[in-house]
Amino acid sequence: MVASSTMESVVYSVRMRAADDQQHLSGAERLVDKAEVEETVSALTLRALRAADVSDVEIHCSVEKINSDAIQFMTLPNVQPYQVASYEEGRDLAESLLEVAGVPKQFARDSLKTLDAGPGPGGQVMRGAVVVDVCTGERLEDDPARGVRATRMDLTAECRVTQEALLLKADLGHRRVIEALTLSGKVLSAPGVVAELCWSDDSAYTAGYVASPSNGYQRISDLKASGNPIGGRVIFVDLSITGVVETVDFLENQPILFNQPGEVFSCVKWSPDHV
Ligand code: WAQ
Ligand code: MG
Repeated sequence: MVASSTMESVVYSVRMRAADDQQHLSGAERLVDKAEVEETVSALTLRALRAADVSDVEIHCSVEKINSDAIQFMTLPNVQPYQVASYEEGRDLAESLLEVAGVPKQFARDSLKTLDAGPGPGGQVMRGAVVVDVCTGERLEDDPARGVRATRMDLTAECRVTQEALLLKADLGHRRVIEALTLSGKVLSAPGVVAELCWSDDSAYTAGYVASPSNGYQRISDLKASGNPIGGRVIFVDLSITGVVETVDFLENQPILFNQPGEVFSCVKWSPDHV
């Protein structure tokens, strides 16, 4: 982990993604000092091997040099957890939160359907995110199986400790929460991004979120039924602000280190009459 006080002039982007013959299984990433490259590659590889319940898993790891001068420092989004009674209720809430963020109702609804059906070719999960033009509802990603992957982001060591403690206090200590918060933090800071919708492709993990630059990371306890292995991400962009090429370039290439934690608010028990 990079400590901002002792940062070296070069840091390393370590990225892992695992797949079987059929589809993407998992991915993870870090920005680390050179001395931590070996243990990071090993930890991410081990994690992919342990998580895979398939025998023919394939793991890609890359270690790339990054000039520290290129790194932008940022604050993580605030977290507002919502408890819903069912995933159907969760999806209604997600639709409302997307509308508040500026996504027209129809496109919000379509994005929920896209994830529900499996956003990749043949209803599979994608390796990255769907990108949608918020004004037309059109999908913009070049490669429908890959989508767009947000990469080259991490937390400084100090920020990780503080953010983990804040999340733990709110019963959100699961590794997936801080990872999704980090990914979403990068997505929300990309030029032109209006909102993001996500739920996991892990069949046992039902939580997801809607995030937006003004309302942060709005975590929803359930966005799908347990046992459903289909998930994904949809990023809404406003092309009157920037070209999609700039947004995608930022998401894929701009190194970001979060050095300030987001606040974690207390959980709101949501009921349909709230909105
Ligand atoms: N960039 C863009 N899209 C990605 C990336 C990435 N780096 N990594 C994964 N995706 C897409 C891909 O389509 C996956 O199928 C989908 O997201 C879900 O990935 O409790 O665990 O890693 O607050 O399964 C959110 C809730 C959990 C956390 C999200 O996603 C919480 C999660 P997963
Ligand atoms: Mg997954």
